[in-house]
Amino acid sequence: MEKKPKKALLFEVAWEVCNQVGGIYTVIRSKVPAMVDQWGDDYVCLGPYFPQRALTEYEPITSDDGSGIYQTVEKMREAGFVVEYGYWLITGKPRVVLFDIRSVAAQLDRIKYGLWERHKISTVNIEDLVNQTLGFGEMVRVFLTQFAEDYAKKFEITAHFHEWMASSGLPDLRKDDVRIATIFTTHATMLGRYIASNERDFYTKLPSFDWQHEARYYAIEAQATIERLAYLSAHVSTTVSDVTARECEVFLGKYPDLVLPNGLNIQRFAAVHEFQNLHMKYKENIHRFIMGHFFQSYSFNLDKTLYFFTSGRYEFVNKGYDITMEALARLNWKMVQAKMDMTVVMFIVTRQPYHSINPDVLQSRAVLGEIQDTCEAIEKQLGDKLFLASASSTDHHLPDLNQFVDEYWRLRLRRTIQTWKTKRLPPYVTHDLKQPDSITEYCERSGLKNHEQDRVKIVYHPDFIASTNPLFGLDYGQFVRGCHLGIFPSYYEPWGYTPLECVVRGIPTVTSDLSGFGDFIMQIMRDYENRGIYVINRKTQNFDQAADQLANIMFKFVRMNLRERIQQRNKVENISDVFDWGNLRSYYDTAHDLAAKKAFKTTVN
Ligand code: G6P
Ligand code: 1S3
Repeated sequence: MEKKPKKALLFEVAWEVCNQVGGIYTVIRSKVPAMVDQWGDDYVCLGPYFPQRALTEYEPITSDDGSGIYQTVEKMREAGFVVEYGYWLITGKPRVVLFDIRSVAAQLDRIKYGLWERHKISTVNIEDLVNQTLGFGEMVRVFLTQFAEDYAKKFEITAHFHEWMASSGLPDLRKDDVRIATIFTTHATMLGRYIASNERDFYTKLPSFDWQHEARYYAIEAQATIERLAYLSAHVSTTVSDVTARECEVFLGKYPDLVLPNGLNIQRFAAVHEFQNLHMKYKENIHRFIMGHFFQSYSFNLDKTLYFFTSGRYEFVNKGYDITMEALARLNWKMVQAKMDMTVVMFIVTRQPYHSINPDVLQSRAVLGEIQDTCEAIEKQLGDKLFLASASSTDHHLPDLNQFVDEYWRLRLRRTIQTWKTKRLPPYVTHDLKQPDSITEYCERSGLKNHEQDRVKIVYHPDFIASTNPLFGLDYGQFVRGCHLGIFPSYYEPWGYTPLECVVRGIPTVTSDLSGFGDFIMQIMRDYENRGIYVINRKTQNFDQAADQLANIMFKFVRMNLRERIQQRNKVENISDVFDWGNLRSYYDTAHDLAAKKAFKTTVN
């Protein structure tokens, strides 16, 4: 009798499942709908359990759903582990198993001893976060071992691990021959991230780095070794871009088997003008902020103002903030020289320690609100009186409108405006920083301090943007839509979601050929610049040349007319579909097929 083919079941394991820290959360969360489309109920995510975070993202399954996962979770509970099983409340609503690492805290020494004994992973003097990941890795290992023991006959099981933080149990799974196909994806190498931000000429020196020496030097031996072992143990080793693939070869011991580019869950509007309308709508919110922030000191024409922005983790060199600041200073000079009447406002959005929002910034914004309220009261009074006068008028002349506004309102408006206006320059930081940083130092040094004659103004917002933020009243996605150009000329960026987040909202963007995203675009498209994706050459140009290229791109952008800007937004938004997980999931499918072939030596359809 012919044997029935086994069903395939996929576990996706990450520290950021139900636990947002950075980019990996975006990868998994945005990919879930496409995965559930393909795998249905046979797709399950594994992550750590943090009660506060789970509160909004997790719903437990309380009775046996006959899936086998429930049974395995029960067995772990009987053995004393605290494990949650339920749904991850995001689009696609996948099933999720969450491990409470506190339940293995007492076993940490045994886990560490095992890692040393079996794999020579030294975990002496590691920080608490690494301890937590060891607990998580161990619980994942126990779960998968148990599940495979009970269900490997029924299912062809695949487990896809993201990053070292989820993967300390992976070497053991292979050593113990657990019947599971495994994939490991690194989203950045630990050593790459550390060295790139600390040493000039990272890419030139890359081939000659000795991983062990560097890991010891940066005191990250445990993390780097777990990462390397997990990468080498998996049936299929992958990363997110060709840029990071080169690092893998040096730091992790071999070139990856596959590169899996990152996508998003793209939902495009049926009508093209819809995203253009949104740009207009959210730009109004930004205008309001600009009026509150700048017009107290001096004003400029908002119809001739463009909003540029950069955002991301505070890594001054890695994220290319250094080259961005330099290019802005050059752009300012070019615009002043050309006597342009355009204004560029550059928003720098990142997170740095601060005491509070600058009280002057808040106060100015509040007074602007009062001016608006007063104007609305005058408008109402004027409207009512004009209506009455018009209805009772015997001639056809428009009456003198001034006489309709009470002395009280006229004086109140005058007083408010008078007390509001100041000779102070508009602050270039919106918050009181705990200490100056490289961005403020650059502004001081270069003189980019929002002088009236400057054509480039700086708004450094040292906190991420959320809808609760009193300054913009927008969430990050809305803020992006309201801007004109996103600027991300990174030096170290395995992939980089920020430019992609612009593309899908129809906002032109700058990236670099050292970022995974920029490198990918250059491979799949020829006329990317014409379509609103500008790629700075940081591979072969030095800092000065790259800053010049960026300044020239911005200068060209500033000289575009309205029609050209609208067209470019249409063109860039048109690229979105390329990055839909519905298309990019195929890279993951290939990885899963390959792992299953290697692990089970059968052909998977
Ligand atoms: C969108 C709107 C247009 C508006 C334009 C402003 O395209 O649909 O009505 O004129 O935005 O574009 P701008 O590049 O000047 O912000
Ligand atoms: C990493 O997050 P990061 O910002 O620390 O993973 C992201 C998802 O793959 C990637 O986009 C980013 O470049 C990496 O650096």
